[in-house]
Amino acid sequence: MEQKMDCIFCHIVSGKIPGDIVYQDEEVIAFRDINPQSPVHLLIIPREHFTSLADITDKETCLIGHMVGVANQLAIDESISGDGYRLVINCGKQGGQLVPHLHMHLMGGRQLSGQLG
Ligand code: DGP
Repeated sequence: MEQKMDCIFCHIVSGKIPGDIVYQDEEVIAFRDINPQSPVHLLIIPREHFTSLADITDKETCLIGHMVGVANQLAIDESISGDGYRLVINCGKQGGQLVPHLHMHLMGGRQLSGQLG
């Protein structure tokens, strides 16, 4: 599984730097965002390094589906499923992506604004 030496999220995957990990399986891990924007703010990431959503091809569409499934289960586990939540993938500079390792934000636990940009 490809990892990148200078990638902070690859280091969380390998255990080299600590993360508050709430879920892991063979394909993905999920951990609490270091700078939470809502009472529940988790990041779901693939173990394999993909720089962004733009790197995803037909080969990996199952991976994205799996990330959504994990996020939905974590929303149940974190008791935010009933009131609602948001899944976000920022892609590239103008998409607001700061960490260049594909990740999905799961946010909830407060009323989120209807604005996306
Ligand atoms: P984005 O803008 O979509 O690339 O969001 C990156 C998120 O990653 C941001 O909400 C803060 C979070 N983050 C950055 N570095 C770390 C870290 O070392 N640990 C954890 N847990 N989260 C991090």
